[in-house]
Amino acid sequence: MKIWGARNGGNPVRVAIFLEEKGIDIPFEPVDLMGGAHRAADFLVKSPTAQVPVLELDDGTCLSETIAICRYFERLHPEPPLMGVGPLDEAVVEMWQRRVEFLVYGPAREVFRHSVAFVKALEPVQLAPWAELNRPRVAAGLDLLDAQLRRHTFVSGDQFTVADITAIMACNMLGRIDMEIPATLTGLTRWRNQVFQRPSVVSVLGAPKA
Ligand SMILES: N[C@@H](CCC(=O)N[C@@H](CS)C(=O)NCC(=O)O)C(=O)O
Repeated sequence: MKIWGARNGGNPVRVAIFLEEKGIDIPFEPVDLMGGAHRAADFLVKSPTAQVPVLELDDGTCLSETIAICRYFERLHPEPPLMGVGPLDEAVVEMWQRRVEFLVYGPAREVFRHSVAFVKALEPVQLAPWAELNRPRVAAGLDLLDAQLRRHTFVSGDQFTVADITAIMACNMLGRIDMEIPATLTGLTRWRNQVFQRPSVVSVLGAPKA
Protein backbone atom coordinates (compact mmCIF):
# COMPACT_ATOMS: atom_id res chain seq x y z
CA MET A 1 0.00 0.00 0.00
CA LYS A 2 1.29 3.48 -0.80
CA ILE A 3 0.08 7.02 -1.23
CA TRP A 4 1.05 8.96 -4.30
CA GLY A 5 1.79 12.60 -3.57
CA ALA A 6 4.23 14.56 -1.42
CA ARG A 7 3.47 14.10 2.27
CA ASN A 8 4.02 17.78 3.03
CA GLY A 9 2.37 19.45 0.03
CA GLY A 10 -1.20 20.32 -0.98
CA ASN A 11 -4.04 17.88 -0.50
CA PRO A 12 -1.81 14.91 0.42
CA VAL A 13 -1.07 16.88 3.61
CA ARG A 14 -4.62 16.17 4.71
CA VAL A 15 -4.18 12.42 4.31
CA ALA A 16 -0.81 12.59 6.05
CA ILE A 17 -2.21 14.44 9.10
CA PHE A 18 -5.22 12.11 9.18
CA LEU A 19 -2.96 9.04 9.21
CA GLU A 20 -0.70 10.57 11.88
CA GLU A 21 -3.73 11.16 14.09
CA LYS A 22 -4.69 7.50 13.63
CA GLY A 23 -1.15 6.23 14.14
CA ILE A 24 -1.08 4.57 10.70
CA ASP A 25 2.23 4.43 8.88
CA ILE A 26 2.00 4.29 5.07
CA PRO A 27 4.72 5.45 2.69
CA PHE A 28 4.17 8.50 0.48
CA GLU A 29 5.65 8.58 -3.01
CA PRO A 30 6.12 12.14 -4.33
CA VAL A 31 4.85 12.90 -7.83
CA ASP A 32 6.60 15.59 -9.90
CA LEU A 33 3.59 17.80 -10.57
CA MET A 34 5.63 20.70 -11.96
CA GLY A 35 7.25 18.26 -14.40
CA GLY A 36 3.84 16.92 -15.44
CA ALA A 37 4.34 13.37 -14.12
CA HIS A 38 0.69 13.28 -13.01
CA ARG A 39 -0.43 13.72 -16.62
CA ALA A 40 1.62 10.80 -17.93
CA ALA A 41 -0.36 7.82 -19.23
CA ASP A 42 0.74 5.46 -16.44
CA PHE A 43 -0.36 7.90 -13.74
CA LEU A 44 -3.70 8.63 -15.43
CA VAL A 45 -4.51 4.93 -15.04
CA LYS A 46 -4.22 5.44 -11.28
CA SER A 47 -5.85 8.87 -11.22
CA PRO A 48 -7.96 9.80 -14.25
CA THR A 49 -8.34 13.35 -12.90
CA ALA A 50 -4.52 13.74 -12.87
CA GLN A 51 -4.51 14.70 -9.21
CA VAL A 52 -2.86 13.60 -6.00
CA PRO A 53 -3.30 12.14 -3.45
CA VAL A 54 -3.96 8.62 -4.70
CA LEU A 55 -4.05 5.62 -2.38
CA GLU A 56 -2.81 2.50 -4.18
CA LEU A 57 -3.69 -0.76 -2.47
CA ASP A 58 -1.56 -3.89 -2.67
CA ASP A 59 -3.91 -5.41 -5.26
CA GLY A 60 -3.51 -2.35 -7.48
CA THR A 61 -6.84 -0.76 -6.62
CA CYS A 62 -6.49 3.02 -6.66
CA LEU A 63 -8.58 5.44 -4.66
CA SER A 64 -8.36 9.18 -5.06
CA GLU A 65 -10.15 12.18 -3.54
CA THR A 66 -8.79 13.03 -0.13
CA ILE A 67 -12.02 12.58 1.78
CA ALA A 68 -12.71 9.20 0.15
CA ILE A 69 -9.23 8.04 1.22
CA CYS A 70 -9.84 9.34 4.74
CA ARG A 71 -13.23 7.60 4.85
CA TYR A 72 -11.56 4.31 3.94
CA PHE A 73 -9.09 4.58 6.81
CA GLU A 74 -11.77 5.78 9.21
CA ARG A 75 -13.69 2.57 8.55
CA LEU A 76 -10.59 0.39 8.89
CA HIS A 77 -9.32 2.19 12.00
CA PRO A 78 -12.24 3.85 13.79
CA GLU A 79 -10.12 5.14 16.70
CA PRO A 80 -9.74 7.98 17.28
CA PRO A 81 -12.83 9.01 15.33
CA LEU A 82 -12.09 11.87 12.95
CA MET A 83 -15.29 11.86 10.90
CA GLY A 84 -17.92 11.98 13.61
CA VAL A 85 -19.71 9.34 15.64
CA GLY A 86 -23.36 8.61 14.89
CA PRO A 87 -25.72 10.04 12.28
CA LEU A 88 -25.93 13.67 13.44
CA ASP A 89 -22.29 14.06 14.41
CA GLU A 90 -21.11 12.53 11.13
CA ALA A 91 -23.36 14.91 9.20
CA VAL A 92 -22.12 17.93 11.16
CA VAL A 93 -18.48 16.99 10.53
CA GLU A 94 -19.21 16.57 6.83
CA MET A 95 -21.06 19.89 6.72
CA TRP A 96 -18.07 21.73 8.17
CA GLN A 97 -15.56 19.82 6.13
CA ARG A 98 -17.37 20.86 2.96
CA ARG A 99 -17.81 24.44 4.13
CA VAL A 100 -14.09 24.75 4.77
CA GLU A 101 -13.15 23.00 1.55
CA PHE A 102 -15.48 25.04 -0.66
CA LEU A 103 -15.56 28.40 1.12
CA VAL A 104 -12.02 28.78 2.47
CA TYR A 105 -9.66 26.37 0.75
CA GLY A 106 -11.36 26.65 -2.66
CA PRO A 107 -10.95 30.42 -3.05
CA ALA A 108 -7.46 30.29 -1.48
CA ARG A 109 -6.52 27.68 -4.07
CA GLU A 110 -7.77 29.95 -6.87
CA VAL A 111 -5.68 32.86 -5.54
CA PHE A 112 -2.67 30.56 -5.32
CA ARG A 113 -3.01 29.12 -8.80
CA HIS A 114 -3.69 32.46 -10.46
CA SER A 115 -1.19 34.70 -8.67
CA VAL A 116 1.89 32.65 -7.82
CA ALA A 117 4.42 32.26 -10.63
CA PHE A 118 5.65 28.96 -9.24
CA VAL A 119 2.40 27.15 -10.18
CA LYS A 120 2.22 28.42 -13.73
CA ALA A 121 3.07 24.90 -14.91
CA LEU A 122 -0.26 23.74 -13.50
CA GLU A 123 -2.31 26.71 -14.66
CA PRO A 124 -0.95 27.83 -18.03
CA VAL A 125 -3.38 30.75 -18.18
CA GLN A 126 -3.07 32.66 -14.94
CA LEU A 127 -5.78 35.27 -14.56
CA ALA A 128 -4.75 37.93 -12.04
CA PRO A 129 -8.28 39.44 -11.78
CA TRP A 130 -9.67 36.00 -10.87
CA ALA A 131 -7.09 35.76 -8.09
CA GLU A 132 -8.09 39.21 -6.81
CA LEU A 133 -11.78 38.32 -6.98
CA ASN A 134 -11.13 35.35 -4.73
CA ARG A 135 -9.22 37.21 -1.99
CA PRO A 136 -12.37 38.66 -0.37
CA ARG A 137 -13.95 35.22 -0.63
CA VAL A 138 -11.09 33.78 1.40
CA ALA A 139 -11.58 36.58 3.93
CA ALA A 140 -15.31 35.81 4.16
CA GLY A 141 -14.52 32.13 4.69
CA LEU A 142 -12.14 33.02 7.52
CA ASP A 143 -14.89 35.13 9.12
CA LEU A 144 -17.22 32.14 8.96
CA LEU A 145 -14.65 29.92 10.63
CA ASP A 146 -13.93 32.55 13.28
CA ALA A 147 -17.59 32.81 14.25
CA GLN A 148 -17.69 29.05 14.71
CA LEU A 149 -14.41 28.90 16.62
CA ARG A 150 -15.50 31.60 19.06
CA ARG A 151 -18.16 29.16 20.21
CA HIS A 152 -16.42 25.81 19.78
CA THR A 153 -12.97 24.40 20.44
CA PHE A 154 -12.71 22.82 17.00
CA VAL A 155 -14.19 23.46 13.56
CA SER A 156 -17.06 21.00 13.74
CA GLY A 157 -17.61 21.18 17.49
CA ASP A 158 -15.71 19.96 20.50
CA GLN A 159 -13.63 17.20 18.91
CA PHE A 160 -10.72 17.47 16.48
CA THR A 161 -11.94 16.11 13.12
CA VAL A 162 -11.20 16.01 9.42
CA ALA A 163 -12.88 19.45 9.20
CA ASP A 164 -9.97 20.82 11.26
CA ILE A 165 -7.53 19.04 8.98
CA THR A 166 -9.01 20.73 5.91
CA ALA A 167 -8.92 24.07 7.74
CA ILE A 168 -5.25 23.47 8.61
CA MET A 169 -4.48 22.93 4.92
CA ALA A 170 -6.39 26.12 4.04
CA CYS A 171 -4.64 28.22 6.72
CA ASN A 172 -1.30 26.78 5.72
CA MET A 173 -1.88 28.16 2.22
CA LEU A 174 -2.49 31.73 3.45
CA GLY A 175 1.23 32.44 3.77
CA ARG A 176 1.74 31.48 0.14
CA ILE A 177 -0.85 33.98 -1.09
CA ASP A 178 0.23 36.92 1.08
CA MET A 179 -2.75 36.63 3.37
CA GLU A 180 -2.91 36.03 7.09
CA ILE A 181 -5.51 35.51 9.78
CA PRO A 182 -6.48 39.02 10.96
CA ALA A 183 -5.75 39.57 14.67
CA THR A 184 -9.41 40.57 15.12
CA LEU A 185 -10.42 36.96 14.39
CA THR A 186 -9.70 35.82 17.92
CA GLY A 187 -11.51 32.48 17.69
CA LEU A 188 -9.65 31.44 14.57
CA THR A 189 -6.34 32.72 15.96
CA ARG A 190 -6.79 30.75 19.19
CA TRP A 191 -7.59 27.60 17.17
CA ARG A 192 -4.64 28.13 14.80
CA ASN A 193 -2.20 28.52 17.71
CA GLN A 194 -3.55 25.32 19.21
CA VAL A 195 -3.85 22.95 16.25
CA PHE A 196 -0.59 23.85 14.53
CA GLN A 197 1.15 22.49 17.64
CA ARG A 198 -0.46 19.07 17.45
CA PRO A 199 2.15 16.34 16.99
CA SER A 200 0.42 15.14 13.79
CA VAL A 201 0.62 18.61 12.26
CA VAL A 202 4.19 19.25 13.39
CA SER A 203 5.17 15.88 11.93
CA VAL A 204 3.75 16.79 8.52
CA LEU A 205 4.22 20.57 8.28
CA GLY A 206 7.02 21.16 10.77
CA ALA A 207 6.97 23.25 13.93
CA PRO A 208 5.04 26.55 13.73
CA LYS A 209 7.21 29.65 13.37
CA ALA A 210 7.53 31.60 16.62
N1 LIG B 1 -10.52 17.04 -4.81
C1 LIG B 1 -9.17 16.52 -4.80
C2 LIG B 1 -8.22 17.65 -5.11
C3 LIG B 1 -6.81 17.16 -5.32
C4 LIG B 1 -5.89 18.24 -5.86
O1 LIG B 1 -6.32 19.37 -6.15
N2 LIG B 1 -4.62 17.89 -5.96
C5 LIG B 1 -3.64 18.79 -6.52
C6 LIG B 1 -2.42 18.85 -5.63
S1 LIG B 1 -2.82 19.63 -4.09
C7 LIG B 1 -3.18 18.25 -7.86
O2 LIG B 1 -2.97 17.06 -7.98
N3 LIG B 1 -3.04 19.13 -8.85
C8 LIG B 1 -2.53 18.75 -10.13
C9 LIG B 1 -2.97 19.71 -11.20
O3 LIG B 1 -3.74 20.63 -10.89
O4 LIG B 1 -2.56 19.55 -12.33
C10 LIG B 1 -8.88 15.88 -3.43
O5 LIG B 1 -9.57 16.23 -2.47
O6 LIG B 1 -8.00 15.03 -3.31
